Amino acid sequence: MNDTSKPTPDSPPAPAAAPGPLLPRVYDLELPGCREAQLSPEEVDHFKTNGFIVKKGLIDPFELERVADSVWSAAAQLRFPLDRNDPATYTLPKDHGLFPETEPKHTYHDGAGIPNYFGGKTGGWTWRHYAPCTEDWFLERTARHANVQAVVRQLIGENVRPSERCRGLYVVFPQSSDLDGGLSMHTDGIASQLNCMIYAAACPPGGGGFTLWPGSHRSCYYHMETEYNMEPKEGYAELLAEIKATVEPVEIAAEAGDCCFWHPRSAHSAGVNTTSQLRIVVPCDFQQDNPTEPLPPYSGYSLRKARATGKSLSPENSGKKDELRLQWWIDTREFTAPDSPPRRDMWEDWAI
Ligand SMILES: O=C(O)CCC(=O)C(=O)O
Ligand SMILES: [Fe+2]
Repeated sequence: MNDTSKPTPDSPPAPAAAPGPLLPRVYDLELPGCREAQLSPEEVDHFKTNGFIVKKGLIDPFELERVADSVWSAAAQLRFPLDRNDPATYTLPKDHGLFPETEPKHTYHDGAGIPNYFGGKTGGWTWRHYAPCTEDWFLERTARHANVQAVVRQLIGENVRPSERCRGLYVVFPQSSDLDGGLSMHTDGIASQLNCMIYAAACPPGGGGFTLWPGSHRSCYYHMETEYNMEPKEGYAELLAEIKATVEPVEIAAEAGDCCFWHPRSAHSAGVNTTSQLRIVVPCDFQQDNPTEPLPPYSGYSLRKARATGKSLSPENSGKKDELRLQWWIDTREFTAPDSPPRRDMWEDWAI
């Protein structure tokens, strides 16, 4: 039999394979101070260089039990036949008729949004449960938690806008195989100054942990026309493609109560969950307490750019076919003072 994989002396050399995205490595650095609310100099350096730090055990897992429980009670209300004690029953929402877009994510409902959203491209492996994350008991255990706020203040300063909501409980279901071709790298089109992923349940390696391209916060920050609003210059897609081809992403595996603080310009993705557990993460957004627009920005556009499209900016119309989509699930807003170009020192208005 011919072995066609071996070139014969006369055959032209095979073209070099196009460089593929680099695969994630599990982040396992335990920087000095990572178990304290106080930031250490090493953590500040790591945040500035890489765009993130992980604080271990920042929230007592006991306090997060009620947060994680709300996923299981919502599953019961939605009539998913999930038995918490039997991972074999952790079947995808789409197997229970809840996909695609059972109710479109853009639905504004006079600011209340929707209780649940089921996504995950073709695979249907993500569930975003929004319902409890504006409630005081939820916020006190997450975005408003004293230790979370202490870290936020050490990073962006004492003047922090009070948190009114988290994005939601972001659940990644186990997949038997990689249903959607891996990570979906992107940057968020929001005006936050700092983000935090709170792990409400343990997430082992391969468990769909938040995944981030270290150092991308700098290159993406300097590729914007303005500092905080979503105004990428030409070539942004190419920049992201280059990061994907050249930077090794890190996957944040964590215990319940661990918190990953990250710079909002970082390229990132939810991980792929190949374990038998649900991944439950609560993303939070923070900014300084300066005057802001009343509503969050539209997906992919600053308000200035959204106005320039000439499309309807009515929140209730938002996201319908060919309309802009208001990101009602985001707590941060554009500052009303005009945004300025990226600073030479991107930390100038931070506390670090
Ligand atoms: O679920 C995750 O880990 C990432 C979520 C995310 O990228 C987003 O909310 O914009
Ligand atoms: Fe994102």
